[in-house]
Amino acid sequence: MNTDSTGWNVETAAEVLLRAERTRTDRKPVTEDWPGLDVATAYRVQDALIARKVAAGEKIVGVKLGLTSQAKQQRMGISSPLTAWLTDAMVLEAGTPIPTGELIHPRVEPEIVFVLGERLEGPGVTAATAMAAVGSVFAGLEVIDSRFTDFRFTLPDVLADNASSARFVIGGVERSPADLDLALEECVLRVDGTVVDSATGAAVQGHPAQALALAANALAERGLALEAGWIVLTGGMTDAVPVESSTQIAAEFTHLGTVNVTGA
Ligand code: OOG
Ligand code: MG
Repeated sequence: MNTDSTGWNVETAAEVLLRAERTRTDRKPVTEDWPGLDVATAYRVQDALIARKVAAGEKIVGVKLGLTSQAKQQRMGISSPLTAWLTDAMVLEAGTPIPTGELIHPRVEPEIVFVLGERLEGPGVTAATAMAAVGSVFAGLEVIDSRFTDFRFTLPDVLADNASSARFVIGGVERSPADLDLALEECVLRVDGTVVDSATGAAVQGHPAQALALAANALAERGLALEAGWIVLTGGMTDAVPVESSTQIAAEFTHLGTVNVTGA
């Protein structure tokens, strides 16, 4: 294990971030302690962190994309899309309240979700070949919960932190990809009944299939592929909204139904 003069390495960073998650304690960006943390090393931290979760019994159920829309990129001040891991422990069944007491400072964002019918392996995946691997499309809400104070981080920090992942909910309406124009699929986001934002699928890299292709090609650079049956969250369409106990959030999609969550 390479440890530089700061004393940090991939395993210590993974351990520190997992402890922050477990103890619900936010911290300063890892790059302030470990300026040498670059993007490639940060993905290794992410992998090490997930390996620890898998060793503790969690199962990988898919991947998420992050920072695929301008709304998200501008809010977080980072313009590169990224990938991170989803595990079964992050699944929030529809109707289950968001356990805000188990989280640091959760925010919720609406996403278009794919479930893969076939394995998808880059490089060279296009939006069209990506879409051909999609089995079904759902609406979703992702609950993000950065382990960094005030969601303030650089790209290597957020990568190491598994892209702020915490929970996600998948809507009850399943659609075939052929039945929808996902660039035009709209989501209206309500907080406590008031519309706070809206966006179409075009906000996500022009089309969510473009985001899926991006994930397949990016994973291929690390020798990885997307497996059949995996869930893919294609990235927040709008800015995320904070959730506190009793906050009611509804994402109303044109054809993918409405996803409701309430803070507990
Ligand atoms: C990073 C995670 C971004 C998305 O959908 O863009 C993300 C963050 O905003 O904390 O999940
Ligand atoms: Mg997200």
